[in-house]
Amino acid sequence: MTRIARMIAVVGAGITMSAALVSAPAHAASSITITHQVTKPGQLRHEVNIHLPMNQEDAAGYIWNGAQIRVTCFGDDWADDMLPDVPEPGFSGSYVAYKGRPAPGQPGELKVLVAAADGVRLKIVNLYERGYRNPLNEDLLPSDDDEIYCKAKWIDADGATLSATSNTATGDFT
Ligand SMILES: [Ca+2]
Ligand SMILES: [Ca+2]
Ligand SMILES: [Ca+2]
Repeated sequence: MTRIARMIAVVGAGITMSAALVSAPAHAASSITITHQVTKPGQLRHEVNIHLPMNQEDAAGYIWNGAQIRVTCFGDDWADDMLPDVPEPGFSGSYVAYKGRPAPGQPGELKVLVAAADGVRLKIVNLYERGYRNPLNEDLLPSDDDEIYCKAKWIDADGATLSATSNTATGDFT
């Protein structure tokens, strides 16, 4: 794949009426975006940002009702490989699920679903020790840049889903 940003998959929401839940959001979530970047200030800093635009009240309702965002990151190769330890060091399953606890997080909080003024937001930041063996070094030849992208899947309490693929972060991630 190319380093061209794969922007913003906007997937038509499977609209589910959720009249059974008193606090269910008034409007179905309709879009999701995910971006990420890797920077190297001493340690490698991997940051992922996910956003579902909606009003704050609906965002809080979704989170209280048990919505989750599943995140998986991949090395961009002829056969894309899922990266262990990304987006969370120590993780090796098929995705990392982020939720409320069960309350929505406050704006700026990391790794918990936040009910922000502009919708549901999730920010993930992790630091990795630099070096040949760090998980972001997905291509091992020094002459070959690393290319990493992440996918996000929103699943609300009624089972409606939205998915998005991030831009590809490219560089020498050693
Ligand atoms: Ca690669
Ligand atoms: Ca590399
Ligand atoms: Ca490469």
